[in-house]
Amino acid sequence: MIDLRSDTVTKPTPEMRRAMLEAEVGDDVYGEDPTVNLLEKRAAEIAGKPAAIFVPTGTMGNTIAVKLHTHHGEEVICDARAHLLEYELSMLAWFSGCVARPIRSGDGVMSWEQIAPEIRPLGPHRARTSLIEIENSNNLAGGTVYPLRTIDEICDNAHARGLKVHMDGARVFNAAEATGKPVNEIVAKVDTVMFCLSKALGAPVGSMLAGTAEDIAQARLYRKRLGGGMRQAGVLAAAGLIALEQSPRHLTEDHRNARLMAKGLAQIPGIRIDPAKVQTNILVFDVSGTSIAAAQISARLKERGVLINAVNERLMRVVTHYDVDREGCELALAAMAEVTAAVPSGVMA
Ligand code: TLP
Repeated sequence: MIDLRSDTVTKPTPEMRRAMLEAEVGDDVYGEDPTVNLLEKRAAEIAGKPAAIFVPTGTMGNTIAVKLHTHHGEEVICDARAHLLEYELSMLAWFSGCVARPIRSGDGVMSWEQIAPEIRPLGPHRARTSLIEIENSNNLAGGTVYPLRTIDEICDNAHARGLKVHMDGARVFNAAEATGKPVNEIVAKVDTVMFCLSKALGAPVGSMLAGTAEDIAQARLYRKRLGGGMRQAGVLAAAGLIALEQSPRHLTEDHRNARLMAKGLAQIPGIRIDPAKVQTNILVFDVSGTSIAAAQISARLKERGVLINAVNERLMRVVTHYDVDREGCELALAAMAEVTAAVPSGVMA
């Protein structure tokens, strides 16, 4: 199977498996797992923040961050396609008692001009805005990346108005690769950043939340409340450390393969994608011109050994990663051309 559904599907490398086998461990709830402690130290250094915490998932990292920066009954500004709004089971409401104020940013990158009018002070009819959440890269917008100056402008203005900024940087290393800026510069001004070891970096499990020492100490309590107090988690952290130290340099190839796929897809009749807009390892493309429903295309690709998910009726998403090489991408393109040519155009399959 050529699996392009997500970069979450990667298998741990032999080196990760070896490190997991040999990991030195202890009880992390007592703070005694040396491998987890090392991972947290390295993650904090790489993010340029005073502290970091290892969490099982990106969703938990985002959930804790929202809780850190808000009180019940407040609003969180985010992009309309934000993962925390679309794919995290209303965690804003469930754990933090907040609602989202979504912004239709267009390409997934919000500007301060779009955010400013949506900020609400507490009043007789309105709930206070307390947090701005930015997703970098923006998954559902097709892996788009924030320019550094936009992040800094959002943070400077937000802080001047007493608001916090959290970055869902599940794929911030892809953003770093695309912009040529180190992660610590990208996240320098945000209050907290969550990034995933288990996405493009290829670890089997795990995400990091980085921020001030005070916020991360509080985050440990929220993680425990959410059931995320792991014990000999060093076996997971060991793979995470390899992902963190070694995987970023391989992302260039994933991005190259994504551009290759974008160019190939753009040539298939009925598929709409602008290759010039593909910045990282995610492509979201419109298949409505093929007159075949996206789910149908997905099912037919599967019969040909290719896994690509539908986002909705007309959109599909490809995510490149280290387990599918250039040849795999070319085979996937050939399968897509075959599947979409199978039905005469104008006929809804
Ligand atoms: N994204 C997954 C799915 O949930 C859609 C994927 O396949 O891309 N933030 C962003 C931007 C994400 O893309 C994801 C996962 C998360 C947070 C949540 O991470 P996990 O799955 O570890 O909870």
